[in-house]
Amino acid sequence: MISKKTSEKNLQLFTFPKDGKSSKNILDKGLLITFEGGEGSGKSTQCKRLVNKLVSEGVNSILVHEPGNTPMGEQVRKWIKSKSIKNPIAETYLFCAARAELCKAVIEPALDKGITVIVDRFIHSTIAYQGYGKGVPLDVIDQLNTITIKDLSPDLTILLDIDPDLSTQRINKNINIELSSLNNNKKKSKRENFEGNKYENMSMSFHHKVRNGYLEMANEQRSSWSIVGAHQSESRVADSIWKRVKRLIDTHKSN
Ligand code: ATM
Repeated sequence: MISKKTSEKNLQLFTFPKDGKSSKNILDKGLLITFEGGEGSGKSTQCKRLVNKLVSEGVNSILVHEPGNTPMGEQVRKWIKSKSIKNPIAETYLFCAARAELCKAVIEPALDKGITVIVDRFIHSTIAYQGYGKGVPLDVIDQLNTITIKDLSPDLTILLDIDPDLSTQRINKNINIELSSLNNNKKKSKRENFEGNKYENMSMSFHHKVRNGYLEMANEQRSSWSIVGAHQSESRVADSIWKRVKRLIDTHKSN
C-alpha cells in the first residue's frame, strides 16, 4: 500500500497506491493515527509494523512522515537535519509549512477516499520540540497548528515513551554498529552525517523537556492518546499498539 517515488536523489515523494479504494476496506472512513516520541524510541519501525498489520487486517492504509513526503516537505527535512536555525520560531514556521502541504496534498485526499493514514510525527512534535523544548509560546504554536491542519485532528496519538538516557544509549549503539560495518572512507562520511544531525546533538536537558512535554499532553488527553513504554521489546511494543488500534477500529467498523 505504501508507494514512494524517488524523483531526485534522497527525495522521498509519496504517491497514492494505484489500487486506491479498489481493494476491500473494512472502514468507510479513514482514520488518522499519529506517532510521537523522542529520537531512538523506535517510532519508524512501529509505524511500518502497524501499517502492514492494518493492511493485512483489511484496513486500507498509508504511512507518511513529517517533515516529508511532498517535494517541499523533503526539502524542509533536508534543511532541518543539516543546517542550524537560530530562531525557534523560524523553525516552527518551517515545520508548519511542510505540514500544511502534506495535509493538503496527501492526508486530506487519503482520508476522503476512506484510507487510514499513519503519520510519523504530527502537530504534537512541534509542541514538544519547539514549545516545551525550545520555549516557543504554546499558544502561538496552538494557533499555527490550527491554521495548518484546520479541522483535521488525530483519532489516536501513540506516544512511544522512553527515558532519553536510554534512547541515547540505543542511538550510540546503532551508530557504532553501522560505523563498524563500513570501510574507512565511508566511516568518515557516516560520522559526519550523524554529527550533522543537530537534534541528536541537543543537550540531555532538551530531550528531557521534550519527553516531559509529551507526557503532559498525553496525560491531559488520555482518551485520544496511548502511552506505550518504548523500553520494551519491539514485538511487545507492537502488541500494545495493536491492542489499542484494534479497539479504535472496532468502534469505526462498517456494519
Ligand atoms: P525524525 O523524523 O528522524 O525523528 O527527525 C525529524 C526531527 O525533526 C526530529 N528530531 N529529533 N530528535 C524532531 C524534529 N521535529 C521538530 O522539532 N518539530 C516538528 O514539528 C517535527 C515534525 C519534527
